[in-house]
Amino acid sequence: MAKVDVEKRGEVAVLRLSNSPVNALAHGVREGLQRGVAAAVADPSVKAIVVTGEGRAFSAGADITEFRAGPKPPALGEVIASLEASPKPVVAALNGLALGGGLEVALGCHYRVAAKSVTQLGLPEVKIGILPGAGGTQRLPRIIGLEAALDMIVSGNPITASAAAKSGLVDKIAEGDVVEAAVAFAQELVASGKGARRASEKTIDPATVPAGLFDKKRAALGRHPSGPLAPKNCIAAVEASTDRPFAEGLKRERELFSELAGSPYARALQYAFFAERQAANIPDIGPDVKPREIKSVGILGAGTMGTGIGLAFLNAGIPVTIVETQQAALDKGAQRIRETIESNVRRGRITADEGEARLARLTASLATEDLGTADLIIEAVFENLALKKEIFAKLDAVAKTGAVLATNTSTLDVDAIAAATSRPGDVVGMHFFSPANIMRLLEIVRGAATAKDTLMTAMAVAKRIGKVGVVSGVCFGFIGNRMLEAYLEEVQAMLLEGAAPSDIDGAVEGWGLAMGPNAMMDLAGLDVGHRIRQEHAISEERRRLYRATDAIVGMGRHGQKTGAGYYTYGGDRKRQPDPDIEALIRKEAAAQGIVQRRIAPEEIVERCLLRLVNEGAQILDEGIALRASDIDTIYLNGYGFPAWRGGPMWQAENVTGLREAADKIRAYEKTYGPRWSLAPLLGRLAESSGTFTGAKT
Ligand code: T1G
Ligand code: NAD
Repeated sequence: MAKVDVEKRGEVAVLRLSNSPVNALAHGVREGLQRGVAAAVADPSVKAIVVTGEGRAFSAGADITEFRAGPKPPALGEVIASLEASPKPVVAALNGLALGGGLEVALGCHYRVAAKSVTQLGLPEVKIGILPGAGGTQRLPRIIGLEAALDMIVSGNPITASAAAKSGLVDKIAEGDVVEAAVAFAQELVASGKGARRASEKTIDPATVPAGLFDKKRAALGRHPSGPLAPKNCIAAVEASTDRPFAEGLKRERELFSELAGSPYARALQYAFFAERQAANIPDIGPDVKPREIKSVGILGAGTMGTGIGLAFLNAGIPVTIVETQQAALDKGAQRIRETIESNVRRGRITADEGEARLARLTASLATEDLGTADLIIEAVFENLALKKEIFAKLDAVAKTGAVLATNTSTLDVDAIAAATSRPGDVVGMHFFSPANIMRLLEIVRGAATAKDTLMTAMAVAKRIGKVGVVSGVCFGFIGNRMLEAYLEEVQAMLLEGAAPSDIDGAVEGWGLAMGPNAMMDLAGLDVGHRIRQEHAISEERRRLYRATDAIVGMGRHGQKTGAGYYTYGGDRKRQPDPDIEALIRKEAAAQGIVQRRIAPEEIVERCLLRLVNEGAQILDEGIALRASDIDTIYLNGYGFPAWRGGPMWQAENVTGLREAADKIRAYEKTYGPRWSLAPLLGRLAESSGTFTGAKT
C-alpha cells in the first residue's frame, strides 16, 4: 500500500515514503507526505523534519501508471510547496534512487544528505517524453547552476552522490545509516539556529546567464533519443528560471509539461518503458521456477560475435573461457577484447584496476574440453547448421551436468541444434546483436524442448549483463530477423522502382530510425545476407528482387568491410552515394521491365513500416512472439527503431490505426502481389476494431 510512515527521533519527525518497489509517488504517498508535514509543523515538540524512503529507493518519481487516468489531488507540486514552506528545517535522507518527482521532493527539502554508494540523483522525465513538472526545472538551476541543470534535465541521466556533493546538490555524504546522519544533521541545524533554506527564494541574476546559452543548447540537440519535442521544452523550461519570478517560472513549467504530456511521443516512450518490463514476464512460468546459478561462461568462436559476447560477460564481472580452432583466430579475438578494455580505461569509463580485473577473468583456449566446468556455454561459430550440430554433439560430451548450452545463431533451427544432444532441455537460443557488448537486445529463443529453468536462466543472465531479454519461438530468423527480411525485401523492390539507396535511407532516418536499411546492410556485410539467401529456400520473387544486390556482392562489394557496398566509404567511414551502383540498379530494373519513378519519402517509410507490421502480426498469430509489445521492444533495442515512435506494432495501432493499416496493405497487395498478402490477424483486428494487446492468438 502506498503510504508515508512517521516516527519521532527526539525532536525530529522522520517521514518515510513507502510504496514498494521504488516508492513511486502515488496518491497515497502524496497525501501521506502532505499530512505528515502538516502534523510535524503543527507539533511543538518537533523541531525539524527528515524525509526518507523505504527500501532501495528514496523515490523513483511520479507513478507513471497514474498518467493515463490523471493524478488525483493533491498534486505533487502542491505537496512539495508545503514541504518547502515549513518553518522548521526539512532534510532529505537520500537512501537510494532519487529520480524525477522523487528528486523534486528532495529539492523542495531545505537540505539533502545522501548515502554514498547507493544514491542516484536524476530527472529522467525527458526519457518518457515529458519534463520535470513539479518544480525541478526551476529549483535545480537555482541550486547547481544553469549549465549543470540543463545537462541533467536534457539528458535525463542520473549522477552519483559524490558528483552531487561536488555540484552543491547534496550537503552531506553519509558513510553509514543515512537516516541517522540526516537526523544528526537536522539536530545540528536546530542547535545552530539555522532554519529553512528554500531554493524558491534564490534568484538567478540574468546578467550571469552566458550569452546564447539556451540557443546553443537547442542547436546542439541533434537526434535526441526522446525525439524532437521533449528536449526543446526542457530547455525552454530551464530558460524560464532566468527571466521571471519563481512562481511565474513554475507556471511556464506547467504549460510546457502539458504540451508534452499528451503527445504521441510521450505516450510512445511510456509504452516502451512498460513494454521492456513486461517482456520479462513469461506467462507459463511462475516464480517457483528458479534460474540456475551462473558463475562462469564458456564461448565457442572468437569472431565478431564471440568477442563482443565475451566482453559483455567480462564487463559484468563474470569469468569467461573463449575457445577457437586456430591460434591465429584465438590471438586476434583475445587482442580485440584486450584493445576494447584498454580503450575503455583510456577514455576513463573504467579504472585501470577494473580493466586489469576484467582481463584477468579471461581465459583463451584451443581446447573445447576447457569448457567442462562452465555453467553456461554460448556457441558463436559460423552460421552453418551442420557445423553447429557437430559442435553441440561435442558439447554434450564435454559440458558438465546442468550446464546451459546456448547458440547465438541468427537464423537457424534451434530445435535441430538441440536434437544433436542428449539434453535438449538444456539448450536455448541466446541471439545477441552486433556489437554484442553494446547492443541492449538479447533475443532468447525457446526451443520445443527447452526447460523452463533453462529459459529463466537465460532471462536472468540477460538482466545481469545489462541486456533486455525477449523470448521468441523457433522459426527462420526468429522475431527480429524474420521481420527484417520482409522490410529489406521491400527495400529491394523500391530500389528497382527508382529510389536510390540514399533516398530510402534518408527517408527512413528522417523519420527517426538510427540507420537506414542500405547503410545497415553495408555495416552487417552484404555477403552475410547473400550467404543466407544461398543456403535457404527463398521465393522466386525474393530472388528476383535481390538480383541487383547479388550483382553488387558479385563485384566483391560487401559493404563497409570492403570499403564499398551500396555506398563507397572513405577513410572516415562516411558513406558516399555511388552513381555506378545506381546505374547498375537502373540496368537491372530495365532488364526486368520495371519503369522507374520517384518514390516520395512518405511512401518509402509507409512501405517499410507496413511490411514490418504485417510480418509482426503473422509472428504474433503463430505464437512466435508472446505479445506485440515484445516485438516493439526487439525493434527498439536491436534495430535502431526510435523509442519515441513506440515501435512498428505500436505505430500501426496508435498512429496509423489497424483498419487503415489493413486497407493500405490490401491496396499494396493489389499493386505488388502476394508479398503483400495481409496477415489474417491484422485482417481480423481491423474488422473487429480489436487491438494487438486484446488479441487472442
Ligand atoms: N512509476 C510507476 N512504476 C514504476 C516507476 C514509476 N515512476 N518506476 C519503476 N516502476 C516499476 C516498474 O514498472 C517495475 O514494475 C518496478 O517498478 C521495478 O522497476 C512530476 C511526472 C527506478 C531506475 O522516469 O527508470 O516524476 O515490472 O524493473 O531495473 O516530474 O524503474 O516489477 O511490475 O525498472 O531496478 C520519473 C522510471 C517519473 C523513473 C529502477 N521517473 N523508473 O530500475 O527496476 S515522471 C522515472 C526507472 C515524474 C515529475 C514527473 C527504473 C528504476 P514491475 P524496474 P530497475
Ligand atoms: P565470424 O566469422 O566473425 O566468427 C566465427 C568464428 O568461429 C571464427 O573466428 C571461426 O574461427 C570460429 N569457429 C569456427 N568453427 C569453430 C569451432 N569448431 N570451434 C571454435 N571456433 C570456431 O562470425 P560472427 O559474425 O561472429 O557470427 C557467429 C555466429 O553469430 C553466427 O551464427 C552468426 O549468424 C551469428 N550472429 C552474427 C551477427 C553479426 O552481426 N555478425 C549477429 C548475431 C548473430
